[in-house]
Amino acid sequence: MEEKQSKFHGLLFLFFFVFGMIASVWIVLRNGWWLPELASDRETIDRIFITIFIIAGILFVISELVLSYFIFRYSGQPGKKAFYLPGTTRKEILWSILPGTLVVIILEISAEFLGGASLWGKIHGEIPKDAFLVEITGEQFAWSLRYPGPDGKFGRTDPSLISYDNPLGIDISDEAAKDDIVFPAGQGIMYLPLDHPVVLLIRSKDVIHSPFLPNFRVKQDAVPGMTTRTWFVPKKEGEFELACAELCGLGHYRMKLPVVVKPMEEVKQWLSEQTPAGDIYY
Ligand SMILES: [Cu+2]
Repeated sequence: MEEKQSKFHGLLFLFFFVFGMIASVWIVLRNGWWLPELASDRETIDRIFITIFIIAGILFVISELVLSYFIFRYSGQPGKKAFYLPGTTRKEILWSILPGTLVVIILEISAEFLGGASLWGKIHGEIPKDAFLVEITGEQFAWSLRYPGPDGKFGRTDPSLISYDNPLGIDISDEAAKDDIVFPAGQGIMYLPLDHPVVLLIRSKDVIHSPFLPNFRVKQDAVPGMTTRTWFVPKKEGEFELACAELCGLGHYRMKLPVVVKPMEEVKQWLSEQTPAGDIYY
């Protein structure tokens, strides 16, 4: 009776593994759960993502099948008793080195052959001189935005100047600050120019946040006390969304920001219609 039950459980395991895999693939395909359409110059990210996804997917299917087969094949049988297998250092080393090597190989392939290293170098290297600048500041639980205005320079800020009326602590005595355009937390729209390098300068007022632009394959942490940076080129006109990718508290889900990509002239036109900091802060 017990052996029969054991066999039955083994069979159930096999069934649920196979059925579970087919069902998950079906649900994902049916709902179209996949990366949103690429809207920037970061096609390298997709290439690496898909390659790793395929390699990991194949390994996952193989290991699930082997595991479920073993559970079924070696389920309880009359006259057979489970025995204790002590660990051996040799085997431990072997099954640490094997997956370790595989990870290094995948890393090398991604970096050298799929463009990972050159994308990293590009993002962290020199910024194009005529880049379009946007400063984004996270706080619990919204984003503030700042554009440098016609002079292309951000004015000085000082945490001691932060107040309800001056949410970013703009020092208006600084010439470069007067034409800055500020959108207080939750009131801004991120306008970006099409086919033009965009630099995001990223700051935080409290905890770690992370501006995430899924359509542009851009994600960079906002770290309190420093300005982090990333840059990319928007390649598609339209409306997108920025979300916070770092669980930063109860209102984390609310940290969304509309993003609009338009040709440069329209972005400039829109910016010229906004009120500069010099007219608001004194
Ligand atoms: Cu956040």
